[in-house]
Amino acid sequence: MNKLKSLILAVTAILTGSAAWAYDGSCLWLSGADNDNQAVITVPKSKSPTVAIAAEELNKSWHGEPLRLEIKRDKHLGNEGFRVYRDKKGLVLSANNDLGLLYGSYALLRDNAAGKAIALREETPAYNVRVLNHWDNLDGTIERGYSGHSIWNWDELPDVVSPRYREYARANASVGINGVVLNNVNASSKILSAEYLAKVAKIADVFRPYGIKVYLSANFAAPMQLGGLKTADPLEPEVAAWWKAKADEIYKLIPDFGGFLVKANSEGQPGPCDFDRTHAEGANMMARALKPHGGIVMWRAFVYSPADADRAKQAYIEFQPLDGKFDDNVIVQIKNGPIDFQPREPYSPLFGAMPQTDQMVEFQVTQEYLGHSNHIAYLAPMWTEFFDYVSPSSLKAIAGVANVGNDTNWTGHPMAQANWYAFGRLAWNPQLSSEEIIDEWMPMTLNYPENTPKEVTDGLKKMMLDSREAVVDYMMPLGLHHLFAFGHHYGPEPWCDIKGGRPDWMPPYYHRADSAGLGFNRSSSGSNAVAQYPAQLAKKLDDINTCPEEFILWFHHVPWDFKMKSGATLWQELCNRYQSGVESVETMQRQWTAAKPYIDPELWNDVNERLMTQARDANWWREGCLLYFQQFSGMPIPDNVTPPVHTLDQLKGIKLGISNYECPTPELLNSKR
Ligand code: GCW
Repeated sequence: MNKLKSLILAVTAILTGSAAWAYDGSCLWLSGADNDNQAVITVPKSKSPTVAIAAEELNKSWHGEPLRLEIKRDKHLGNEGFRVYRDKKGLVLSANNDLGLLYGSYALLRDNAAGKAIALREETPAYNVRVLNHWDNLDGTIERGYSGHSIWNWDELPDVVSPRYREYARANASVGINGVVLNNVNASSKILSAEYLAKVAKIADVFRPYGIKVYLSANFAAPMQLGGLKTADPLEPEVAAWWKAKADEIYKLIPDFGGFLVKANSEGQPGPCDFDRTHAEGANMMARALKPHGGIVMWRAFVYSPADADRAKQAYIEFQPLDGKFDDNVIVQIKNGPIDFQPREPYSPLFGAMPQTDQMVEFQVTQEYLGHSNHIAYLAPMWTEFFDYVSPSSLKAIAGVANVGNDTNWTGHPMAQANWYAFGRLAWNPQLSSEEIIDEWMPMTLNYPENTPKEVTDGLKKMMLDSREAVVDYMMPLGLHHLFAFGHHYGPEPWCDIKGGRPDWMPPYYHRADSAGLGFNRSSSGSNAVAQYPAQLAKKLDDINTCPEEFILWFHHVPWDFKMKSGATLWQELCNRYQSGVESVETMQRQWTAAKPYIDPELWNDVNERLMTQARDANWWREGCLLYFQQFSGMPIPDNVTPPVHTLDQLKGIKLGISNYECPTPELLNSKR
């Protein structure tokens, strides 16, 4: 809903005397003030604004028994942990400091809102750094942003500080996120200028009471672009001195500044390799500038210079030999999969392959490859699947590429709020299941009445839990990947071939369809990417008969008539999966329809319309991919699969004409069909 509409609704509510609250999605999972609340809250005497926020939140919405907040030394709890227990005088929330009390308050309110009994417990976060990465540009656009423009109003800062910054900080703190990288990894050096740092400092001031540190993406060539130096060579003393002076300047303004995130020598960004230096030499030079202030460098391993014929191997080839060479305040930030945030990827083999180096995972909360803001794709199942392979305890920190923009409801698709929520909850506790998280999020956000029939809420839950697998099935099942339209990555283009473009930006590079079969041979008879995994897993992946079927086309070029576990041939199985993806969306539509009487009409209609788009696009994917691959298999589409109504040429003719900074609108999509 747009801002004007919310305003009209609010005004109408006032004029007609009806309830002033109207759904607009802006509250996220957080409840507003609760007039019936009779809470008795005792808080420690403190001047801390953080304690004041905890008290304010509890006074607003705590429904439980009288509650006492206490600051008490407890070495188990660290800086951010909390304990909930009972003593003779009643229920107590205790922590080492004010921040622990804030996190504990949000946890208690969550129990309340989800209608759960208060669990007596001790909680500490799994990671000290739980950070969102904004890919926001200084001109207000967001790379891969699908919910409007950036929430940072750089033009009006530092004079005008939008109230939304506080709302945003509150939402993050409520799920345990404690760091925000404000700007795109494709970074403009301007963010490090004195003018912009003054603006950044204002945002940091708003975030501080919520326990959130500000970080910045730094352009490696900033000493040249901003400082006028002739080089950015990390071994040149004047370059190191420039970064040191810059760090000193930043910490004067922002004493708790978190540090830098760096995308170097990747997709045209500058980096140490431009000066024949290694990633470690570049990262360490910056880390040493931050070290005296306690800052860190998150150095991304998203690189794919063609050092090998297989892109999936390149990051490992470049980074693994640097193990042990990074300073202790550098963390290597690795995307969950070896290619790029696909609907399903095996984990990146770099994880665990650098035992002497701190590593962190980068998830993508924004749905670049999962239908933007038009499709429901609840991503907790993807992230917990990653943790099934990579032990959370092997990581030092966690990052998620934010899906937040200045739309009233923050995330474009109302259900995409669940991904922001789930990222925060998993960053705090990666042992949580997708189901536990959705059980918390759903009642708090969808606000259905308590007497909503269980089959309806079960249906909604299933809709969310199955949604990512549905996307995998209708976009690229069985380990297929990168079949996306060029640039914006919305619709299917397995045929895409741009003259002069990098081969590894073209789908045929990844699917390798030919008359013999389908899939990228990464086994020992092919690129041997399997050898980058630990021996036992490598063996399993290497054998076409033991490779998990969800990855079979990732690791093998599979003959069209290969017998799959179901007994079907590869071709039939492929057709079945595409069909089943489409049918899953139809099921999701039925589940949403059943919930209509219990959901706010504004919210219901919004999601319903987006589901219609999703259903249509799922079919677009199914038809496009099956008709295209059929040219190679030469086999008929089985009877159980709905026959395509378009021709391949018609589908090839669809060009959305959107940029990498927007979501195709339903109107645009309608006009192309
Ligand atoms: O996924 C790709 C995106 C780019 C992005 C890049 C990265 C910020 O298509 O838009 O750039 O990854 O992660 O650096």
